[in-house]
Amino acid sequence: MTTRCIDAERLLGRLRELGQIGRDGDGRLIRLAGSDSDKAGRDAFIAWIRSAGLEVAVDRIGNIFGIWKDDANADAAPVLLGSHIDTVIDAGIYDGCYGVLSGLEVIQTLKASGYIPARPIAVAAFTNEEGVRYAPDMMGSLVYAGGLPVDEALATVGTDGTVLGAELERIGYAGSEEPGFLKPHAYVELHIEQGPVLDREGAPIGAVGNLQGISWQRITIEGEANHAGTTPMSMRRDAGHAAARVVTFLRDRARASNTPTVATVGCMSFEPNAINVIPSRAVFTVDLRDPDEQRLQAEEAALAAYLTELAAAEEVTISVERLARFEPVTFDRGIVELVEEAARKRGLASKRMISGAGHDAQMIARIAPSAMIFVPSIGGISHNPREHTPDADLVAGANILLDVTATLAAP
Ligand code: HGY
Ligand code: MN
Ligand code: MN
Repeated sequence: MTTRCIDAERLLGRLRELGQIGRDGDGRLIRLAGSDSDKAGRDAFIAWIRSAGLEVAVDRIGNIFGIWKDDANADAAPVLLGSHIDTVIDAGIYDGCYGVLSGLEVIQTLKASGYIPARPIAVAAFTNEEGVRYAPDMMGSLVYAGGLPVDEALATVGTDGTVLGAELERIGYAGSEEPGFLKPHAYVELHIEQGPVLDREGAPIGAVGNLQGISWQRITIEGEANHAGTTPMSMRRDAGHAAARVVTFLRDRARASNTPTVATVGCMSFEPNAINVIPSRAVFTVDLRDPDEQRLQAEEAALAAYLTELAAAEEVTISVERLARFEPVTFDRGIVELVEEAARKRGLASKRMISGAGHDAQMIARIAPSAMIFVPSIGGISHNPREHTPDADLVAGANILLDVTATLAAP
C-alpha cells in the first residue's frame, strides 16, 4: 500500500499566506483575538475550509469548525484536529496556525485519497488561545470544554477596555452553535514545540505525554507619588521599586530551585510614569508554571508570603487578581503511542516529552482523549518573529498527524 502524504506545497503556501495577514505598519504580525486582523485571518481560514468542500460551523465564543462528514457517519463522534490562529504581539507564523492548517490539509488529503472514515473528521480554530488581549488564555477551548460559561467569557473586558463578545459581534464571528456541540471521539493537536528540546536532540517528532500547570496573576502595588529630587530615600513609598523587588524575587527563586519551575513578568506599567515622579502605582503580571501541581501551589504560596512581607517593608499596599489557573494535564496514552508508532513507520525518531506552553489540547482533554504532536523550533525560539521550523519538519509533522487521524477515524 502506498503511504499517503499531505500536499506540502498547499500546506506551506497557506501557512505563509496566513503569516502575512495581520501585519502592522512596522511589519509585526499581530492578530489579537477579536481584532480586525483576527477577522482577516478567520476569513482566510473559512475560505480554505469552503474550498475543501467542508461544512463550516462557528460557535458562540467564535470557535470555527470545518467538518467532513457524510450521511453514513454523521451520527458518530468526530475525530477533532485543530489549534488556534490568534497570535501574540510581534509573533512568528507557525504558533497555532501550523496545527489548524495541517488539520485542514489532513482532511483534504484523506478526502482526495478515497479514504472512507467511520466517523466525521473536523478541524477547529479556537478563539483567543493566546489570552494577550482577554485573559485567560486557551479561552475558546476552555469554554468549549465546559470550563468557563460562554456568557462569562463573552463579558470579559480586555486590556484595552473592549468586551470580547462585542468584538466578536463586530467582526462577524459571534456564532450560533453552542460550545461543545461536537463531542469529539478524540482530539489531536499538531504544534511547534516552542522550546529547545527537539532541535537540540535532533528529533523531528515530539510525542507529547503531558503539559505543565499554569498560574497567571495581575499584581497592583500602590505607593505614593512624590518628588524624585526632594524626597529622601528613607521617606519613599515607591511602588516601582517594590515591583522590581518582586521581579527579582521570582527570578532568583526559580533559578535557585533546581526544578522545572519557570516564572515570568511579561507586562509592567507605572503611574504616573514620569521621569521625575516616584511611581505611585505599579501594575504587572506574573506567569508561573510547573509540571507538578504541588510545586506550583508552593510557588504561588511563596509569592503570596513575599508580597505580605514586602508590603510591610516598603509601606505599600498590594492587591492580587487571578487571571488564569490550569492544573497540569496528562494526555491519552493510546494516542501518544499512535504518534510514536506513526513516526517509527515513517522512519522518524520521536521523543516523549512534556509541553512547557499552554495549548487548546489541555482544555479539550477534559472532554475527549487528547494528545499533541510537536515539531522542532529552531533554537527554541517562539513568541518572536524569529520563530522557525524547517519545511521538511513541518511536512513530516503533518504526515504524522495524517497517519494518526487515519487510524483514529478508521472503520
Ligand atoms: O501561554 C501559553 O503558553 C500559550 O502560548 N497561550
Ligand atoms: Mn500556540
Ligand atoms: Mn502561543
